[in-house]
Amino acid sequence: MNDQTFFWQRLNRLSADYEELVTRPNPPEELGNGIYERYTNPVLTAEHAPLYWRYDLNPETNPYLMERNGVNAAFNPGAIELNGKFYLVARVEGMDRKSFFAVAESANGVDNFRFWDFPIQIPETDVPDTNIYDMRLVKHEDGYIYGLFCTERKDPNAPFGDTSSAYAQCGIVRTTDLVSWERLPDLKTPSPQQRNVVLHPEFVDGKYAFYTRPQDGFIEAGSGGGIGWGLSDSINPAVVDHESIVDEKVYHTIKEVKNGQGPAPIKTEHGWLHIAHGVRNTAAGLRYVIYAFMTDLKEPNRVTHSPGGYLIAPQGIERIGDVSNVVFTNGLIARENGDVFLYYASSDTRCHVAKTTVAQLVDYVKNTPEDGLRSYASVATRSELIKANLELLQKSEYAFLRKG
Ligand code: M1P
Repeated sequence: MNDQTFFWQRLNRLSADYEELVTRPNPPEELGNGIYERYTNPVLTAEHAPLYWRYDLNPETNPYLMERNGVNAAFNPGAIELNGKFYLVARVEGMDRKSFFAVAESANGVDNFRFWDFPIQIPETDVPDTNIYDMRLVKHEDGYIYGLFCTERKDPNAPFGDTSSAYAQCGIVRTTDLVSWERLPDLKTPSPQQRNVVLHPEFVDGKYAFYTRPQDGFIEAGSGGGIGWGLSDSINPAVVDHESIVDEKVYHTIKEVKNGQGPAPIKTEHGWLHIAHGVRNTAAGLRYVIYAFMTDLKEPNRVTHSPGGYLIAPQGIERIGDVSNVVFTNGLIARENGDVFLYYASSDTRCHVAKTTVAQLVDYVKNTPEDGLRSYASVATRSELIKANLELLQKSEYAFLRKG
């Protein structure tokens, strides 16, 4: 077998495997928890990156068909529906650790996602970004689709020899078609660093409204307090002079160490429905889960309902990856018919979808007990439920559930 035969055979195999991956059906899990349905397979992975992103496909220059430009992960996608199609703007991370954004498209939102030919070339500001990630896509009432993302640069105040201290801020781009992207100046806020910033889809008091996440350092939210809120007269440039806290981090809860707004909230007749992430510490490191809450329709920065605990926690394969024990969301699609496709990533490695409806999420946030903040209160809440259920079990229609 000469080298070229090897090359073509290998390309054939790689191509067949790729096609199988990107066309495989993705059935929902059976039963679920009544709040949402997970799906069997991740919707997007590193292996979904087209072969022509990863390999030089010329047998003259790459006779061994080496994967020299591999992709390490595809995660934390922003999401949007346009003309009936589902689009993810994923955080794709190359083997060189640089993240970039790329659009993947699907007709049904749960499988057959394919990346567009080229990743997005996000224009830089005068201060080039070292790394960009976690885009929140928002159709704003001003007519643009905005993409807010984290721009990370080396900390200019890092002492000599410190090659890891970083500095995070909110970058802003806008588009109308996901093809052409205009870069605007980075958001300015009073906080030393920012991550997980999200644009509210409507004007509030005639101003652009931002969910922020003030933080003292690159990793630590520190005195930042929680999910913040601020208004700006303009988007170009966007300047928030004052931040207040909407949803604070709280001792011994799922958001004890830090939290952050997920995608932009969904407008419902009951209030703004928010999906967020909460972080606690463990002996095995940080644990990221997804939770929900609701704010007032007229005052989107005032929490009205706050179910205790998490909505989604990492399970099975989701628990393992580059940063294990993490689920994180920054993209959802709420359709006209009330369906909600919640895209989340696991362990900074791959993307999944959980499907639900606005009605289910509203029921969940309004009727799930709040966190009582003490074991005693948790037992009291659970005991009330048990007592009511045991009474129900006496009824004839529950006879099949009785023991013995
Ligand atoms: O590694 C877990 C997540 O960590 C960061 O989120 P946060 O700012 O809340 O700690 C982000 O870098 C996110 O991309 C990542 O998934």
